[in-house]
Amino acid sequence: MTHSIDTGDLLLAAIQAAMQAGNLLKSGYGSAFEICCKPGPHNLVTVYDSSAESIIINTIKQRFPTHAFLAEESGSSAKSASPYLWVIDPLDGTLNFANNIPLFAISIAAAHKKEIVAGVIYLPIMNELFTAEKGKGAYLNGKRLSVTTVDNLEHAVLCTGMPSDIHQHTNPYLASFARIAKEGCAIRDFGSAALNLAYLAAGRVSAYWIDSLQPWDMAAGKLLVEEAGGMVTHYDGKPHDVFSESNLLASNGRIHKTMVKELKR
Ligand code: 2AM
Ligand code: CA
Repeated sequence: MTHSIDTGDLLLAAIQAAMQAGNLLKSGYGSAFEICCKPGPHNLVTVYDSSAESIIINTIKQRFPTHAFLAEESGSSAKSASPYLWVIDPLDGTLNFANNIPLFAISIAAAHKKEIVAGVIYLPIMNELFTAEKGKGAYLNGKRLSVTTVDNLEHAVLCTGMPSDIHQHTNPYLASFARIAKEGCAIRDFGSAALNLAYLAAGRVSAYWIDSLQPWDMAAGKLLVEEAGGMVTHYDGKPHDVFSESNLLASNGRIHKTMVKELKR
């Protein structure tokens, strides 16, 4: 029988790994480096994505050698019998990083039997460390977070992520964007899913929607939002599964129903 690990120990390992990878990203930010394209012109990767990922995985492995990993650059680790899985995005917002825009994040989540129990989102240039443990709240640099209390779109600041294939075909995203914009809210696109979810948890925006995300983009952010009192679902309002590629609607809860209505296709 495996004994369960205290979520505080998982969180500590995640913080340590995020700070170490953050030092690397700080050293690379603004320097000259090669930028490679994954499929799609705005889907970039740099040596910093893979190096930061190695630092994170090695740091966590030192503490928890038997755990499994799912990470953006290296994918899924070899089959492991462990009920613990680490879900990692070493550099979320690579396009920002490569264009000297300081809005990028390291996202690390620990799952036990597919339930996210600890999460860290670290914005190295902004010196902002967002942390959450299941059932114990969400924090920014040690200060407790809660979502906004805005209950209508007219007074809300929202954020979204534009699909990278927006130029290729008539996209339902544009129609829903127009419907939401017509409600009179302010809309931002900060270019990093993890950062957007952390900002929602911190009460800086009241909702976030995006057509398609991968587990590593959203695992830590979902826990942060929920622990700050917010809600994360699919566009149709159904419970969200972070382990499948899917659309995502996160909000402060109060404007969730309205957003579901606006996103109906
Ligand atoms: P990535 O840079 O690691 O791909 C951009 O809006 C944010 O959403 C980034 O965090 C980006 O992560 C993420 N994202 C993931 N899949 C996406 C997709 N298909 N189109 C646009 N953004 C996506
Ligand atoms: Ca990402």
